[in-house]
Amino acid sequence: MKRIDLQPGKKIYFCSDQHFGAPDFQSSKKREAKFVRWLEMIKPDAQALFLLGDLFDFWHEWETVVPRGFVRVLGKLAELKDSGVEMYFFVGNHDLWMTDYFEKELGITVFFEKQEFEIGGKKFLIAHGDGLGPGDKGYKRMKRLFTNPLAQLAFRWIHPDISVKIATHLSQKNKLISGAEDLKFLGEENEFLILYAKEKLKTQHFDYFIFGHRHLPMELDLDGGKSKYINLGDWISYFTYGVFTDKFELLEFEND
Ligand SMILES: [Mn+2]
Repeated sequence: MKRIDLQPGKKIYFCSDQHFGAPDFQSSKKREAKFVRWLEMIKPDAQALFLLGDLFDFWHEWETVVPRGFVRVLGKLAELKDSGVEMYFFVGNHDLWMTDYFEKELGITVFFEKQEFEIGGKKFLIAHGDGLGPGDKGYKRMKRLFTNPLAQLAFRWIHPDISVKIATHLSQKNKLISGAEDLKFLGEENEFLILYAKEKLKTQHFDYFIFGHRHLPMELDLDGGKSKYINLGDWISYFTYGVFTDKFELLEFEND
């Protein structure tokens, strides 16, 4: 388990699901500017920043090339990292084709699986959230294809001007990927990430489960209040983020 000891006056920040590039570059620009303002705001007191995935609506790295766009957010992340903020990125289902660009270029640690952290003495289970818990069989099948080395190799060999267009189209049109069909709370018994957390608690204690993916900001007490399920929401409709000092808070940026 990775351990972060909180420095006095510092905070740990969490956010997820910016989907920059969607629905198109032009309209995504405003959201990107807002996110950059948020990064500026947290810079002075951020000890660590956890980016929980789907930062981009579609991202793919070739050996020598990355997609156009996103320069302001990438530049601001670089600035925070260079000023000493620890950064962790959990790939989401929209940007799971990362390789080592974030690590090499930005110095951001990239995780491809859920991780356990001990932060300020509390136990955290952190993940993007896709593919966890029961059900979602169609998506799980698709994820196996997306992460299949042969399929990935085939995709890399299509010219990017074509493959990125196809992928961008699918990313927005395919409900299995976009997950846009169920933005309502389905109830504690039907939310697969809540079910996953409850199942996990049967064998191991966590103070916090932090997920993205669901695009639905939520704080829910589990295990009679000894544990908490957090969903970070998104930066499309909610502009929510998490901040941890001695307790966890889910806040909305520029809420006015
Ligand atoms: Mn998402």
